[in-house]
Amino acid sequence: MPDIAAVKAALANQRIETPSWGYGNSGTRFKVFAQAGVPRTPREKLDDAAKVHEFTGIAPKVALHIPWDKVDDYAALSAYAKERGVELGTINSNTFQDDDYKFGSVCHPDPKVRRKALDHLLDCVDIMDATGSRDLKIWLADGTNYPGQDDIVARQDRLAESLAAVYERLGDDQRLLLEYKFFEPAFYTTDVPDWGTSYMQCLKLGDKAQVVVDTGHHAPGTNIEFIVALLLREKKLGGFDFNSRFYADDDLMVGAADPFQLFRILHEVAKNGGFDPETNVAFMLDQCHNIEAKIPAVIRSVMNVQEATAKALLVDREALSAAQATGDVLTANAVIMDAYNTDVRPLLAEWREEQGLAADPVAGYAASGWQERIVAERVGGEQAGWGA
Ligand code: LRH
Ligand code: MN
Ligand code: MN
Repeated sequence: MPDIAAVKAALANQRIETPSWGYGNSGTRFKVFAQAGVPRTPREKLDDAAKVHEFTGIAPKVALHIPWDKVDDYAALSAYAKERGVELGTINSNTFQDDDYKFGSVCHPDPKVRRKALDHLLDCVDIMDATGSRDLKIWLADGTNYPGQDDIVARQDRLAESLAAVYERLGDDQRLLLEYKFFEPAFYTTDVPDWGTSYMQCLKLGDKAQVVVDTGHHAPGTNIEFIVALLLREKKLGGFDFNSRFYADDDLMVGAADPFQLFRILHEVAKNGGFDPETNVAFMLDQCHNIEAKIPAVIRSVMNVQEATAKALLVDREALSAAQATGDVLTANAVIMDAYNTDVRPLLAEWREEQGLAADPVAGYAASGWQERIVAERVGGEQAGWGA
């Protein structure tokens, strides 16, 4: 059986990055339900993210989305984050909310539009220099809706050209993370629809280009843990965008729809060295909290990843290898299921108390008075939202 002290030490090394947009208002294309106390500025988003870190102890980084988190002085924003006990993390580019991008951004047939999109990506690298961020995460809404609308291969060539220009601009310690999604907003072809396309593009670019697996971006039934295992084997897994899906890109709380899948993914991460700090896998949330309270939902999400991680770390890998080597299918499967079926909540409560944290982060947050304070104080001004 794995040593509990080693499991606790591994848990202490875990870091989960939270998304600035998870703290703002969001919704579906039908309706955004505004909530009282929601941040109005990037600084207020950081204030909320700092609370998530305060009660979980493992969420010290906050991902920004540009231009949703546009400010005049990113170095000052970074200093503000540090004062609050957190740091700015991944910079997410946005080439999908401008009329010019109707037919795509870096894959657009018009070189002027491609140049505009590339300039935005390069601006994002400037921001990374100011914030000290390591990763630029690129997700493209590029694609086509109708057969014949554009040339599939020409679009890949345009993509490669722009990504090469961004790659060229990266500093030694910076990375380009290319996220894929199988459809939406484009419905016929998507230019980066799957891990294979992202991997192909990243392979040509070089070691500083890696693939991002957003858990909500696959067709139903896709074996995500297989993709994760292969990318780790090739040293091409840059990070995760964690969330949960019932139907498509639902952006629900990670581990809500299918905690077993999350465990299976994290077992592959644990088994293949993905928790080793030198592997540099970024564990990020990419979620929106449309109908539930936002800060407790982010706390719950961090806890869901932590619980699945603890279970993955509890897999008796020696017993698993022995069963695999002898073709003992039932024992091998039982080893996996034993770990998954372990209630790790008491272990995690104990671990938190050892770290000086509240045993129950959700209850700790509820008792802190922060929610009442932001509801009382954040009046006037415009609430931040998904897209603003
Ligand atoms: C696209 C996506 C991508 C964006 C985020 C807001 O669906 O997953 O990561 O940056 O949502
Ligand atoms: Mn994503
Ligand atoms: Mn998404």
